[in-house]
Amino acid sequence: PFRGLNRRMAENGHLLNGYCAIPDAFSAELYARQGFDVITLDLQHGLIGYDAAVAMLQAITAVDVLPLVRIPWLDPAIIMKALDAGALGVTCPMVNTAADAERLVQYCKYPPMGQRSLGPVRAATAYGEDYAAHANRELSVIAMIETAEAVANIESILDVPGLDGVYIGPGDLSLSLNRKPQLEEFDTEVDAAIDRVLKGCIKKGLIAGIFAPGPEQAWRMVTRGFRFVTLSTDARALAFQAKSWVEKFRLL
Ligand code: 3PY
Ligand code: MG
Repeated sequence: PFRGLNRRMAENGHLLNGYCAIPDAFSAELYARQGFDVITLDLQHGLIGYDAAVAMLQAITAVDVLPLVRIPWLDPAIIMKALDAGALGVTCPMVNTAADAERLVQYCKYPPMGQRSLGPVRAATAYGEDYAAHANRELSVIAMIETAEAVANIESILDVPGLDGVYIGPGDLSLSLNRKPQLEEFDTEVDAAIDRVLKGCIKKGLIAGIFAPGPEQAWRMVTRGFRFVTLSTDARALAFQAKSWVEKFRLL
């Protein structure tokens, strides 16, 4: 009926994700039409509130991209509302233990796998009245690994049933390792932590994702084995292109 992350992945081998931070339906629609495989609405650090997220999900339903939401925190209320509004999966910040990952899966899945409450008001409108029958299988549950604690616990986190994969936040991970935030050039210790998470995922057949600030870094991450790679954000795309136009103009 509707295609979640794993089925899209099987066709492509990897998925390119765009983050939306700008709280607007038209900018989300515009961004979603630029060729990304996945669009993730960032409710953690983006400026998007729930009402804007609903309108943005409606706007990108018209485009053949997978809509995900990065929820602000491991909180069942916003997870259920994001999924009911039509997100086909979530990424969750700061999942540090297997117990955190278990709670995340519980909040995303209907019984008997979990404790999601039934009421897919927009999801059933957008994806069909049989949405709930397919939701546990199609919706993706992705834990963000972005602390030293999470890396230390990675094997037990990856063993949690129902988790589709993990997503590394290199900025927070480097901070947690007492480094300056690193997104592109990783020093030895940050790189070793990234490698441990990636190898664990590959061994268990789970999807490994990571944020990348630009296309070269995103491709390097794909060649390294990451199968879900974020290429920057809508806010940065807008700022970067506008700045480059203005700078070119000033030189004429
Ligand atoms: C981080 O780098 O910490 C992130 O959360 C990127 O998504
Ligand atoms: Mg982070």
